[in-house]
Amino acid sequence: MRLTRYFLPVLKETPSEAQIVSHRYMLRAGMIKQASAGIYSWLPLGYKVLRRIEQIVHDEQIRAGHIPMLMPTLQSAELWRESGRYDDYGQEMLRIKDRHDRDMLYGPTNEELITDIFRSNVSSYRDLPLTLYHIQWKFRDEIRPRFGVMRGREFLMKDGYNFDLTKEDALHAYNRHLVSYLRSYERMGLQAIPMRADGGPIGGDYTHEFLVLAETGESEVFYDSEITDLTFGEREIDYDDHAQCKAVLEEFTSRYARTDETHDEAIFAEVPEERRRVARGIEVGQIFYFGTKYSEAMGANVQGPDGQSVPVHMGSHGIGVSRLLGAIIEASHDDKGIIWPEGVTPFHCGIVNLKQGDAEADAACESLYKALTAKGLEPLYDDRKERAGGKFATMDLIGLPWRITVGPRGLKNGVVELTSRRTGESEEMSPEAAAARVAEIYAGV
Ligand code: 5CA
Repeated sequence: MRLTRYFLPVLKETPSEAQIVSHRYMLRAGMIKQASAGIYSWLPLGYKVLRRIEQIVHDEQIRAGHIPMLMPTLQSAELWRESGRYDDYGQEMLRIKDRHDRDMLYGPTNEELITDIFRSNVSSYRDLPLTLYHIQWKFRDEIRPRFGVMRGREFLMKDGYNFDLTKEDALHAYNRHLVSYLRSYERMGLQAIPMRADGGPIGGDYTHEFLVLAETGESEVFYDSEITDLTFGEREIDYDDHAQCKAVLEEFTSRYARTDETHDEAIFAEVPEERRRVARGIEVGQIFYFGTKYSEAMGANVQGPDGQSVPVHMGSHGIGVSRLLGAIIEASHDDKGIIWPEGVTPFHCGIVNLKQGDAEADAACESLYKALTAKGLEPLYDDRKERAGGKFATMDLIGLPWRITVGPRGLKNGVVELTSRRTGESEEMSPEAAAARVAEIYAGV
């Protein structure tokens, strides 16, 4: 993409309404614009990152054997009356009447709708196990929407639902989700720690939240510092192997790690004092096992192997897709702007032309642009007639992990400069070598 043909409305001023760094940088980098309280338009740069995060979530869910689909944002109140949550959900639910005076709502989550789809189509244990998911906009009329996309009213969520014959199978689905979430967050360059949590309006007493440690996080968390040494890494996993998935769950949840809702001082006191941590975290996902709560209320039964009709065991599993942009920026930035991890960056690298209009520099940038594109990469070429300082400031703000700087002086010696956004280190090399290096970096992502 050439910057002169793109839409990147970067702000010079720091917006006064933004209290935390991710919100400030998302506004300044022209990624989002508030439409009304807690509701945002996703401008091209923000939309690109959102799509990359979504793609990682899709990849990892499909790898785990979960099936993508799409349910609507607007739901009928009927189903929610069946489960009893129409009254329970309270003011967070946005209620709407259609022209026939029928009660509708903008879905805050989808347990009812998916259970209805299940009961209408599945009646035998032979069709189980089954896990369906979608990535769809949700609406929760939060009393205090704040911090930009972090606590929105309209937000994008991946929500998945498992249907199993037995509790044991449903717990395997739970473990599968835990593993797939660990992989997803790591691909986004994040460490998200599973912590024992509270079921809230979704229900169930077996649930973990995934938290990214950050001072600006809304949740208070208590944990054993040893847990921060764990990474899932490159290991192979067979998602059909119950024991293997359970071992990962045990590895990642055996140390003390809880949110304030489930925190227990007495148990926490057993953690050696030097490892006890009290901190804040951003909740980027949550998994639930809630057994037959919805299947019993809504009559989602299957015929078991012995011919008896039994309610299915269920769980639901969410990832805060739009919130993740905020969480990643909170975890990865400096005083100049965002530093995108390679896994989610909107463009693979930037090209800065130090002297736009100089025939040689322009030609070198064009050929570099073509070389990168031919390697399947997407560069952002700053081809504006601006001074170098302004171009660098824009690149630093929008946070592309790699920048190639092209100027007449370097070209005289046949070199351009490749700079890492994270370390600030630069290296001179030929344009061909720079393109090859960037391709090599992304081959492993
Ligand atoms: N049905 C379950 C799981 S599918 C559910 O709704 N879970 S949840 O309430 O925990 O939401 C899942 C994730 O969505 C949360 O972990 C959080 O990352 C994100 N989320 C929740 N509320 C908001 C909000 N107001 N703004 C942005 N993201 C949110």
